[in-house]
Amino acid sequence: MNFVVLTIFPEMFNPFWEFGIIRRALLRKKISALTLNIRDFAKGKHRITDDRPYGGGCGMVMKPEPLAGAIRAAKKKVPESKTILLTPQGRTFNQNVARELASFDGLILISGRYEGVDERICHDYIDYEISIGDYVLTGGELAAMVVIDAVARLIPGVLGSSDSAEKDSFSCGLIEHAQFTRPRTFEGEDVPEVLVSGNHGEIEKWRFETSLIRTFLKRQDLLKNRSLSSQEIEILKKWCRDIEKIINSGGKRGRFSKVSNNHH
Ligand code: 4FV
Repeated sequence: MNFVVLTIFPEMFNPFWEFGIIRRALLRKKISALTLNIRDFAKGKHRITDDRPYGGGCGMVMKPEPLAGAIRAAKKKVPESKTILLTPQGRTFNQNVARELASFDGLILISGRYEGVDERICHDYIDYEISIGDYVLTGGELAAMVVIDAVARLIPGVLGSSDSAEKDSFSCGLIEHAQFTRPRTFEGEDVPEVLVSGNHGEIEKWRFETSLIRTFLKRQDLLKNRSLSSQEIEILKKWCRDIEKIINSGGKRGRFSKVSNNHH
């Protein structure tokens, strides 16, 4: 996967390439990365990349010519690539979109500044408009980093063998189960017994159930537009029965007896 970032602040990406899994993936040539300064494609002595909006109004707009020049140059370097404009008007980024983008050979990420880019660039040069969330940033650079980070870790060989993207949160539309590591007891709280039992069948079952309950408690929106597996339906029905029992017994015994109480 080849990443090309178009920005007027290429230095912002220097630290991004130099740490963690992204750095390792670059060193292992699992991904390649390049930044192009949009200003290098601006004409005139002052190489301006922005101008006042037609029709008046506050702020400045990024001029189309430098952007078009930079996109053409990037396309020369990574012909088989998709162009992505990071903008609040875009499709909301999530793990499904990350998986889709990871299927391409290359991504050219355009980081806007000011009030945004001249709309004519969107018409003729942009394959995807992507938003990382319903809020307004001062520039698209951070959004480009978010997209690169989430897509890069889905590229085969980027994540070590031990940590696979398959088991990620959202990989099956649920949020991940709780994670624990040493010490076995921390400030009086023990790690759930099942996790030190060595019984991998029980551990997988526990992880699946806690992943489902966490999604139920924290992100019910994820459950709403999701087709439930028979196993999930069975577990949810068991909880309903548990809850019924508690209601019927006037709540004396306390919640979720079977499922240990530190899965929140
Ligand atoms: C943004 C977002 C975002 C808008 C104007 C940059 C700013 C400025 N990009 N997801 N939310 N971009 O706020 O991707 O050009």
